[in-house]
Amino acid sequence: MNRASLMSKPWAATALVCALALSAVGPVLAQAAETAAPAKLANIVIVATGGTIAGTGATSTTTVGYTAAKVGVERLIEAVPELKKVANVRGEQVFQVASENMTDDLWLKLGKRVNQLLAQSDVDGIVITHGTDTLEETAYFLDLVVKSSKPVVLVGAMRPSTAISADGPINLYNATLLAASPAAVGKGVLVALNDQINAGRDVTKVNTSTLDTFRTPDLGFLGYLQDNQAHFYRTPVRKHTLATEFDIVKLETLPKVDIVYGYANASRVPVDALVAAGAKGIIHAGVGDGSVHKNVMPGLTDARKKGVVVVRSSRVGSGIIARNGEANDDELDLVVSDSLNPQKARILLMLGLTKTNDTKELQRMFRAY
Ligand code: DAS
Repeated sequence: MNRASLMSKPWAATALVCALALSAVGPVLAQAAETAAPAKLANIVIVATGGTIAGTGATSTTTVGYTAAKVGVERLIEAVPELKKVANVRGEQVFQVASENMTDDLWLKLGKRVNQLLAQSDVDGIVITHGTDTLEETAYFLDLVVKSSKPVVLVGAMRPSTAISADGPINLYNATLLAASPAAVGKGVLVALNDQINAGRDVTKVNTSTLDTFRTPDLGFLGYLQDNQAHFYRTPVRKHTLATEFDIVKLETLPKVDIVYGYANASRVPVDALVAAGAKGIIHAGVGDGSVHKNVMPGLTDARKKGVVVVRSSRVGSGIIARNGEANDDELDLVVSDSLNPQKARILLMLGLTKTNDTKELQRMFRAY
């Protein structure tokens, strides 16, 4: 069809005019796109606390038996120059510990500092480098006390920084990418290792030494870190961060809550010892659906009579503890941990006890968080 016949048909004339216009402005738009200011990078603070990600081994093949918590935050950042492509990063060393040595005091220090940083308008998100041993606990503690919707991402490593194929650098890059992602806003505290995004409430360490050790039993992780992007497929539904009722601003200590492990032929001795040592709460890591050995139950009921709050959890690692299932919780005035494992139930009970001793109120909290 030549131009004359094109012009004789209105629709064709319009199409022709548009094509001519585009051919004229196309190069101008392309030039504008190239010279347009690059998208503003998010300001991410990398808060370092220690762990294997900051560990060093005697040789490049030392992947167990190394020393954790040796390398400072500035060196961690220097080791990953690619961080500058995804965020404006700066580092802060809050403390330097192997995370098996984590304490309530360190949690309060970290939580208060994180909230201070998130309140600053020049901070868009936070990455926390941490040992893997108690990473799941710190993640849940922060999930309950952070007062911001800005992303907070915990990251660790299963191999020390000196090892061949150390996983720390790529984990740190991915965690920073995630913390800088608008999709991570409002998702609660997240955990990023091994290219996977997990929720702070549900994630747990399931293997002593492999790279894929962080899992969320039954429920699965929230998404992937792949191709320099965060890909979310699910979002947490339990209350977290801005929706929580807990506030640590004025707290200098946390109530003493301990865990008693259940097993065949167990006795009440550990329960009695913890009560004598001043425990305000006891988490029982029962067998199966939170079942308590007949030798142990009298210890728990005596503890309850002395005002100690008792929570039935399970050593099993997944599933819901049924209230009034394996014990008459109503009659014995016990609390059940819902789907929280013992180490996470301990954190919620500690924070709950800063608000109330009422077991009905505490049970509400275990249904909500
Ligand atoms: N000791 C371990 C810790 O600091 C090392 C690690 O896995 O990060 O948690």
